[in-house]
Amino acid sequence: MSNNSAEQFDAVIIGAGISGLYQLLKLRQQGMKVKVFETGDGVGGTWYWNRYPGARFDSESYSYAYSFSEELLDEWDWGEHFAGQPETLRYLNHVADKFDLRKDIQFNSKIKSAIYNDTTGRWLVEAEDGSQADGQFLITAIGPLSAFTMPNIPGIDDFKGESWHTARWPHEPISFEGKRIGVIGTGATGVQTIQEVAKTAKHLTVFQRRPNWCAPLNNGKITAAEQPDLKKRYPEIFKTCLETTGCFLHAPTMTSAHDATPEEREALYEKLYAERGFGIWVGAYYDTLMDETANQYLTDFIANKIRGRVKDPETAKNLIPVDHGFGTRRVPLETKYYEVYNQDNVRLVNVKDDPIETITAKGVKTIAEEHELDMLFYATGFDGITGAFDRIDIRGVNGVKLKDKWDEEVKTYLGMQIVGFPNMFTLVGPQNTATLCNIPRCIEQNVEWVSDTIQYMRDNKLNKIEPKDQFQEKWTKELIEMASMSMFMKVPSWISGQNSNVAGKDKPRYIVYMGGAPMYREVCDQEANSGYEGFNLA
Ligand code: NA7
Repeated sequence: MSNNSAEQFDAVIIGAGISGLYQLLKLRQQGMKVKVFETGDGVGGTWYWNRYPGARFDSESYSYAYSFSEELLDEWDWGEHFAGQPETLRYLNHVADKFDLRKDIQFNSKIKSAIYNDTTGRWLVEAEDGSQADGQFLITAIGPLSAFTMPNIPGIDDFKGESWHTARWPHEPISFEGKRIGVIGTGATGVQTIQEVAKTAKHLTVFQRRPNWCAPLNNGKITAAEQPDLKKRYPEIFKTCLETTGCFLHAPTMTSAHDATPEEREALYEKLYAERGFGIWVGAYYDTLMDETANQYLTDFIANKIRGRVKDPETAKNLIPVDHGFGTRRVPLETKYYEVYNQDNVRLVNVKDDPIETITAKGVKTIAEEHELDMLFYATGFDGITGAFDRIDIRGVNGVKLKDKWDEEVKTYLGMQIVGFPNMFTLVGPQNTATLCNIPRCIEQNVEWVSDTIQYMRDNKLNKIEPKDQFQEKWTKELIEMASMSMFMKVPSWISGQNSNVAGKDKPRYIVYMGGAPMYREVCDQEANSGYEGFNLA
């Protein structure tokens, strides 16, 4: 029953990225009528939008793939240990084709509002083009890093050359040959972009506000001979991922950095630095991200590596972070990134010392000089985790706006639901472990938990679910206590909920669950096994 003319669905999902696609498949398999709205003209979410040069996984391809279908695992051959964006987008299109997902997805449909009707207990979802859908359940699959942010620098529209944010990169190939290029931002995206653009640009100017600690990706092709063995190992690969804190293939070394001799520490760090992927970040001594001194050992090691790889000592100094230890912000993984700064066509501008005043018609004007450019790329990041929610007018019981609530303080239960927003589930949302995870591994958990919860409701003829206030309070309080001990909260980044380009987001916000995926999974399972004691079901 509804009092609008929109077509009725059991569930409306916003977003056709990795989480939205799997959620659609699961609910469809449960016999539900589902509609997905997607802003882009294709599936893939993050991998649809982030087409910038050099975009690729930092998780091993075979640990990142969906694990739910053996047939899918068997038939897909990853080409590289860390797949590039084109390969990943091909994979997600293959998934959409294989499971015939597109027929329930409405593309080119950016959602402007999702309004709960107190009388009918249903959600009315409306796109910018006026198309609507009415659903019993609303499931947001809108991505933690999808709301990109331009820098708060005056003059952006004045630039006469070509310019893009990396998350809105054009679909056609772009040549850098003969071009003077500028990149603002040196996070994971900036690093991948810079190392690629530097290969062919006539000149590249990197505008760096704060350096990040980067470490080698150590990527490589997966040979045809390796494929069968890799496929045989899938059960073991996914088992390892389930056991580690962030669902990566790398587990911490379970001894303290303090118990090792300097030689032993050096040997472990060297080994991890030479290994593929995030081992250097999450595979070092267990206290590396908890204890300042333990952290300093690894920080010093990485600083020495940078000094050894960058020829000019002044440039090396500028590339070494001084305001945070290794691993306390997201570690960009790189391929010859530091060597880029040994090239004659590359210049590093430290905009902490020489701030950008304005973007001009010709390029970027810092206090000291004007840098003339033909192209300017903004790798300036995202309004993380809550940003995509803020951009939709989401209203719950009594018309209360989610943005207003979260502007005061972000509170959720399990990072899955919010008091006052019945029947709305937030995949990879705030205070969920999935944002700090090898994301598809946590997405699968999120989607399966939501699907099981909905199935439980259907089996028990229940039609409304909403967290109990005291459970939401307890979850948020414990999450804050846990995060307060973490070194991540001491440094500004999207993980600590900060973005200097967004008003009101210049202070730490507790939007990430830091207890790790195994503990999170356990809490979610306990909740289900208890008959959802933290929720009001009606
Ligand atoms: P990040 O990691 O948020 O990086 C954004 C970068 O842009 C970072 O270096 C910022 O410097 C810089 N930035 C932002 N605003 C400005 C202004 N106004 N002036 C100069 N520099 C600025 O985003 P990414 O896209 O690289 O990575 C996001 C995630 O995607 C990443 O963690 C992976 O999980 C994948 P700052 O450090 O704030 O001084």
